Amino acid sequence: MKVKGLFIILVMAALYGTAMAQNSLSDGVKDKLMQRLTTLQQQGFAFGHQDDTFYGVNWKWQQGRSDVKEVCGDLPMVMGFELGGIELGNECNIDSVPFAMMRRELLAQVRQGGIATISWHPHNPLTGGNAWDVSDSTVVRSILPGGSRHQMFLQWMDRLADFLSKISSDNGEPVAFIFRPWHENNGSWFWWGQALCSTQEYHALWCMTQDYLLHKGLTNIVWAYSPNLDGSMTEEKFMERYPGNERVDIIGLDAYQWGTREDFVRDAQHNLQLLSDVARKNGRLFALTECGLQSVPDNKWWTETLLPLVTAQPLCYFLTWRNGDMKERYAPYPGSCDEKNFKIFSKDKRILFLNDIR
Ligand code: BMA
Repeated sequence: MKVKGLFIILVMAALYGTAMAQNSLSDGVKDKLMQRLTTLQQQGFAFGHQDDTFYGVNWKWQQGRSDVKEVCGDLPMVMGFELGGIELGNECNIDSVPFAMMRRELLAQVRQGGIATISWHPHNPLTGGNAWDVSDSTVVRSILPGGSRHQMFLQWMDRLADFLSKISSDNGEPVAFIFRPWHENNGSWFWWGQALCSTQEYHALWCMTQDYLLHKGLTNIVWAYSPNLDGSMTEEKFMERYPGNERVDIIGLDAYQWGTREDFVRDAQHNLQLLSDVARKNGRLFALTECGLQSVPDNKWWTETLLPLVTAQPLCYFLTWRNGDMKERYAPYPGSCDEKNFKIFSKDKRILFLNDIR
């Protein structure tokens, strides 16, 4: 009887294991990136920069250039790429980066041992405006099944899937990357934001996007969910729109300093601690998926504000936003007032750049 019981349990466990494997979002390529991120989270804090090799403060499209490298001698371990515009079938994204160039730089970054993370600011599918057009609060509803823009949005997702499926090596093997859609959704500045859709609609949007891409065979995606810094963030608030452990690999946070240093440090400490605990409890990775101080007017910001924040709890990476122009620049460049301070910051053994770990 006992042996028979054990046999039944073993068969059930094997069947359950198979079902889990079939349901999982993973494949081997993704598993390797997950492993890499897990190791990174134990070893230090990987530095990331959005659009690092496309343009800098005084240059554009010059292959081999990077403001970060020109300041500290090494490339970021993580590079961020933006897909806004892919849904319309455009040749370039909303920041004028050609998608063909993006694919090339992304693959180069991975080939040399780095990590790629992709954001997406799609246009407003109902009004025709951009991602920041919040003039209508029925946009999410309109693209869900049964909505007036559903068919159109399926075409948008096809274009997205088409680009993502070209992220593969020369021999056609998929390359793993982080994808971070529908971010900062606890704010109301994007058409998928808090005041623009219900919790159920948001969940349906996340699931529809994810299931569609999985159905297209994109099992090489590490999924990141990243709300925005919120001084009154609680675990309950966070969990309300969280898509669930079976649908998220990285819990992230986007946190910019817009006001005083004191306010930012207080709120960021609170959010980082809270989400790091939530991530640990839920067995997820944790990252500061976007951060920065616009034009970095505080020339000790890197060592005195950011360093203590990012090293206070385990993070697999933190990513500073793009160097669009003098005003919208978040990383240093040769001659910037924070250049010296960033050099000191980059020498901290805990902050990891591309050549620190291969
Ligand atoms: C925002 C700004 C915009 C940009 C968008 C996508 O945060 O930097 O200028 O178009 O990201 O990169």
